This record gives sequence, structure tokens and C-alpha cells, in this order.
Amino acid sequence: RSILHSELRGEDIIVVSNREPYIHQRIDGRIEVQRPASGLVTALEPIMRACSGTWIAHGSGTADREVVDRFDRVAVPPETPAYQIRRVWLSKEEEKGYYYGFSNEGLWPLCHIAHVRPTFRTSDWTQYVAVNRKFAKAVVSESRTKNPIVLVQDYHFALLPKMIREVLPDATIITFWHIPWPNPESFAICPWRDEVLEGMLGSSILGFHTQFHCNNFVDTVDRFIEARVDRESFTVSYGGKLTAVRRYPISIEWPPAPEMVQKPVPDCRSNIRQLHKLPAEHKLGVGVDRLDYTKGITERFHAIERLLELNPEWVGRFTFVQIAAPTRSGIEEYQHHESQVRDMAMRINSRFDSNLPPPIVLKVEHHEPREVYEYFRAADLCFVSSLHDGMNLVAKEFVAARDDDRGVLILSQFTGAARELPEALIVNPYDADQCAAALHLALTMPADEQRDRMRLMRGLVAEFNVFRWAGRMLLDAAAMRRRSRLLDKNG
Ligand code: ADQ
Repeated sequence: RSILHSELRGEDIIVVSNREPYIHQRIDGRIEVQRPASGLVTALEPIMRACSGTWIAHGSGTADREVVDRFDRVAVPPETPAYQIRRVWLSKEEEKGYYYGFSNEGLWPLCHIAHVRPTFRTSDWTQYVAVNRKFAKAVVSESRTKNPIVLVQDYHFALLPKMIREVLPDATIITFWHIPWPNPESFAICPWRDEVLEGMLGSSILGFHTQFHCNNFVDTVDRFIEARVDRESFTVSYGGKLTAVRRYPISIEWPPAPEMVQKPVPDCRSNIRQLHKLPAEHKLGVGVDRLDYTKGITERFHAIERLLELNPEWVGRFTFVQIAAPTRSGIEEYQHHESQVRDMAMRINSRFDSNLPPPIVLKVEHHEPREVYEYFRAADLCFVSSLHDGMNLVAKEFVAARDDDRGVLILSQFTGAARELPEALIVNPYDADQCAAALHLALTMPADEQRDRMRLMRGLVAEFNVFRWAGRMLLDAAAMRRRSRLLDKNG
């Protein structure tokens, strides 16, 4: 952190993300400030605090006139202001086309290949272009210099790098794509494929979680646009500008904030069991996800059903608590998915003896991070069964929560995290029998094997924590800037 501080002191740093790091909104007549639970905010906030930069984001929450006027620009964090939020307000039509439409009905399913067909509407695309332009204007007006460092976050802003580059040719633009990048054939169906690629190639550095996603991106560029791809240095040269394509696996804060792990594990175990009226020695599994079809929640439930069919000794002795945060509920596919998940939990529970504790407890609600950690600390196993996931922070959070070196992680092979945590029980979520076998193995795993696996995973998360993720990107950017200053000076 101190290296970052000295490298970046005095630099003009701007972050752009759809989601804001703090939400100011009126609740019962009073303005309240909330901090949304978001890995992205955790990752970038220490940098913003250190560099006093500007964070540009979509102003969400209930924005009445007073909120818009007073909090268009505001210094945060509220208790010790260190950097600025600059909000971009969107109309209902803009939000519908840019956020729900092209971002989440187009690019999200396109990049995840979770067998949900992407929907591409010209009207959504038009709003996506307009909103990217709106954010580009905000970046230009917020930059104090001609060569700011701009950190562009995610698939909501594929066009932004090029738009910024047109006005600020010397900016250092680091774009991080938090979701997977598919193979060229899959990406090719996007009607605005070339525009998206050209937009992203406005970046100086383009980051993905895994080398596999970097390879897919470079293959897609190579296939569809007139760019020079250098596979030795992993750079793309397009329109006289060079983009480095790099792997930066995201992570979580380490050590975890003290309040997350304050309550001793035995207390968490007994509290959560009492809360759900389960006997003291009852086995507990946990899943924590946004209620998103890419997270494989129905496949997870299917595996639990298969476990109980194949190993009936677990009926009434094992309960899986699924914490599912509602998400994107304005989109039909998500409403459909939510009812599918609810129906499946009910159907499975009704198959087994109703006098015994149920196999599945489904909680469709957001929880405070501290509550999530309490479940992690109380559980015998955590099951992450994403059908495709850029990284998956839940897997790393479970590991961070287990300072007792106990608990088993079952992890989908289709997450970025699986490449870093091979000591988890790695599964194919589409294979219910294999997942059921992993559940049984987890429930019967001896303590010393749990400890050996957990220690290796904790070592990895401790070393490659979120500060390293952000730090490596920024240090690469700083080196790039030093090099170009040197070249400028020496002609
Ligand atoms: P997400 O798809 O949102 O992130 P993930 O990485 O698992 O997925 O992060 C979810 C975060 O939300 C975690 O911090 C988790 O604890 C929290 N969360 C989930 N459900 C919750 C609930 N019910 N209540 C409270 N908190 C909850 C995207 C990509 C991922 C990538 C991240 C970061 O899809 O692949 O890992 O960005 O780059």
C-alpha cells in the first residue's frame, strides 16, 4: 500500500463504475448514507482514499430534487472525507436501455454462456451509446490534467475508453472487465461486435480475471477487426494505439475487517443453528449469491436432492441455507428464475419427512456482510456452483471467514476462482451425481484434511488480496507513464 501511495501521489485519478460507492437517499424524510455491499467498492476505495481522486457513478437510490442538487458532487467517506463522488443522473429510458437492456439482457448473457439467449434491441444500444457518451463527458470535465489515470469498471462501459481517448489522447485508461469473455464464435452474434471491440481498444490496459479470458478477447479481436495482435507481449495495436491485455485476478480484503470475524466460530455455529431451530450437531451448508441464473442455484438444489436420494442417512441431518439477494428484478428472465428457485426449494422440501429439519432453507433477501460472514463461520461447507463466473468472491470470502481452518469449499470449475483454489472440491455444476458425491465427501471429510486444504487456500487469498489486484494494475499503469514520459523527453 505504501508503494502505491508513493507511485500515485499527485496523480489525477478517476474511477468510473455504474454502481456508486455510497448511496445518499431520503428515508422517512431524512437523508441517509448507505454503503452497498460490493466487491468492487472494497477493491477500489483504499486507492481513492489514498489518492483523493474522483469516483464517477450512476446516481441511484431515490433521487428527489434536493438529493440531486445537494449530492451531485459530494466528499466521502462521510466520517472522514477523502475523495469525491460525482454522480451522473440517468432518465428512466436511459436506465432501461443502457442498464437493464444492452448491459444485462445483451452483454451479460452473451459473455456468460449460461444458455440464456441474449436479447439485442436497437433502442437499448442507442441508450447504451448515449449513456457511455454522458459518462465520457463527465470524465473529461472531472479531469484536472490532460493525462489522468482513468479506471473504467465493467461491461456497462465498453465504449467509454475510445470516447475518452478521442478527447484526452494522453490519458492512461485501465479498463477492467469483471465478467468472462467468451470465445470468438459466441461473441460474434452481437450485432455491434466491432463497435464494442473498438471501444474497448481505447484502453491502455485491459484487464480480465483469467488468462483464458485474455486469450478469448485477443482471439476475438484477431478474428474480427483489422488490428495487429502480438501474442508474445499480449498487446493489440489498433489505430496507432497500443492496448496491453493482462490478467489481474480480483480478490478480497485481507485480513478481513475485524468486525467480520469477531464472534468466535463456536458461537456462530450455535447461533445460526438456534436461529433455524436445528440441533447442535446438525450439518449445515451455505450458499450466498445474487439471485442470478449464472450462479447455478437450481443445479445446486438438484445436487442436494441427489445427495439425499443416494445417501438417505443425511435426510434430517443436513440443511442447506441459501442466501439469495434479489437482483435485476425488472428483467423477465430474472423473475422467471426467482420463481423457479422458490418452486424447486419447496418441491424438494416436500419430498422429505416434514417432521425433520428441511433440506433447504431459502432466504431471498440482502444480508449485511457481517451476517453473511456469520453463516460462513457456522457452516460445515460452502457450495459455489456458478455455470460461469468471472471470479466469484463468495468462494474467497468463505475461505477468509474460516480462521479456524475448518469447513469445506465446493467450487464450480467454471469460476475464475477455481483456477486459484485447486484445494477446493472442484465440480462441474451440470453433473448432479458428481456434485452429490462432493457434498457427501465434504460432510464426511476428516478435520485434518479440512485443515490442510483450508490452510493452502487461506495462504493464497492472504497473498493475492484485493490490494494486490488494484496495486498491480496501477503499478503497471505507472510504469507505462514513466516510459512514455522518458520517450517524450528524449524525442
Ligand atoms: P457478482 O456476480 O456480483 O460479481 P461475486 O464475485 O460472487 O459475484 O460477488 C458477490 C458479492 O455480493 C460478494 O461480496 C457476496 O458476499 C455479496 N452477496 C451476494 N449475495 C448476497 C446477499 N444475499 N446478501 C449480502 N451480500 C451478498 C461480479 C462478477 C464476479 C466477480 C466480481 C468481482 O460476476 O465473477 O468475482 O464481479 O469482479
